[in-house]
Amino acid sequence: MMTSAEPAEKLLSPVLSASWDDHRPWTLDTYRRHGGYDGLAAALAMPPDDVIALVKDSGLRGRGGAGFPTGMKWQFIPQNDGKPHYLVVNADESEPGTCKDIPLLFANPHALIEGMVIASYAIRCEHAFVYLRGEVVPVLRRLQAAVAEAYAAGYLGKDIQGSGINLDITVHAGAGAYICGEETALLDSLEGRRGQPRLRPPFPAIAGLYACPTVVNNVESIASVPPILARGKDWFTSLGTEKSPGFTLYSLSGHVTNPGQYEAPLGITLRQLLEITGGVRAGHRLKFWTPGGSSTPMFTEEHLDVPLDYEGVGAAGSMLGTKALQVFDETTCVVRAVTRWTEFYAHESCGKCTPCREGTYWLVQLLKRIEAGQGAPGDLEKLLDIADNINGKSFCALGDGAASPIVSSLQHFRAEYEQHLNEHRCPFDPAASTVWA
Ligand code: L3W
Ligand code: SF4
Repeated sequence: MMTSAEPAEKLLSPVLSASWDDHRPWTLDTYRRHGGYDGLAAALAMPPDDVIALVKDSGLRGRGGAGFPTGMKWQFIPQNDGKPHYLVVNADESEPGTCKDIPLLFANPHALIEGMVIASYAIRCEHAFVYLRGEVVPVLRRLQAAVAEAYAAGYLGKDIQGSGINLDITVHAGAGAYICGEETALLDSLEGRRGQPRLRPPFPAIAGLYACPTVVNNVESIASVPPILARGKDWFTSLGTEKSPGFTLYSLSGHVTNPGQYEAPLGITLRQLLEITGGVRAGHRLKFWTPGGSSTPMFTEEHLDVPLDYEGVGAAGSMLGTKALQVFDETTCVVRAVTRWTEFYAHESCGKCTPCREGTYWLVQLLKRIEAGQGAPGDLEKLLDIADNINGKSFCALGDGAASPIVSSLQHFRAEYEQHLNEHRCPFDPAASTVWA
């Protein structure tokens, strides 16, 4: 484990973000100057199965929230099955607090394109898709321009770099629904249907896009592949922890001096990240924070030294999720924060299953009246009861994500909820908390 005694430069590990401050980092020229497309050359010199084995041995785990081993997912794709295989990149970033895939695509789109060519070669795919959040029009344009550059330079299209392999990339802009970040809803949306989760199994690896074997990976997962090919698995496993190796992008936001994306080895702690980046805003102290976006149970000051890797966060009772570190200081009303998140989940619920569709609606009604000081005795038990009826009983992870802030905030801040009930008012000044301004 890393210690706070180590110098800041050793704690951060810019790899994907190393070129972000360079001149026009999104261009092919700048990308190549930073070693871009070296990973592809290394991959094309090996048989596809060896590429899969290397990614599997590196221990790279999916960066979209679940941490599923990337190489293992690729290995699930059946071979010699006579069907087309597809790679679909999930760029529908919208988990509250998560802001790493969109900045990565804006600054360094070729990292994704190179990763997509390598992954497609490994799983024998000739047509890959990027499902991008539609609102981010400048990112869409930049990604499309980078794809055009890659075609012109022979990194996409027919006979890539004289290797005999072919790949086309289609960039698709979604219409702005959080549920389309769920992999099977994303596939339905890409096929032109209303985005709602499908029953799994079959997993996409067996029956995905157009019922064909499909790998669905997050942007950051795929962009992390070229450096592993170029620098080797030993370099990758020298970073991070034994079960969560490598580097990753943390999005730091909220009541901090310097919000932004910070790339560090897995296993760094929030205390270390805050020390490096200027800490909580001046004159204030940390109250609560999320390790992986609002869907992951919240933490407090007592969790500052939890290693931010899959095992460390899991052992402490939460999930690393998307590594979205949202920091809230003592000016924030936890009931208000949870109400805002729950409104988001109620709005984004796709309506397919009753526990989530009805439960998120009723959670919002209860939270709003508690926050306004009009709660009734028994409301807290009702909140927990509804959350219990959603958690684990919904069709997809959105329901569990909606229940998570309710349960964890009541675990850590029950007295604050009771204060709202007993004093018939919110004890906080909303104007003091910049997060909600
Ligand atoms: C083949 C098997 N494939 C699992 C694959 C599966 C998927 C991956 C992980 O949710 C989490 C969620 C959110 N054969 C397989 C198999 N797979 N078993 O592995 O699957 P799973 O079910 O563990 O997770 P998920 O459904 O992908 C993702 C959490 O992330 N989250 C939200 C993130 C939001 C964004 C965003 O805004 N873009 O990423 C935040 O923490 O709650 O728990 O590919 O097919 N036997
Ligand atoms: Fe839709 Fe919510 Fe059910 Fe997921 S849990 S399928 S988002 S209604």
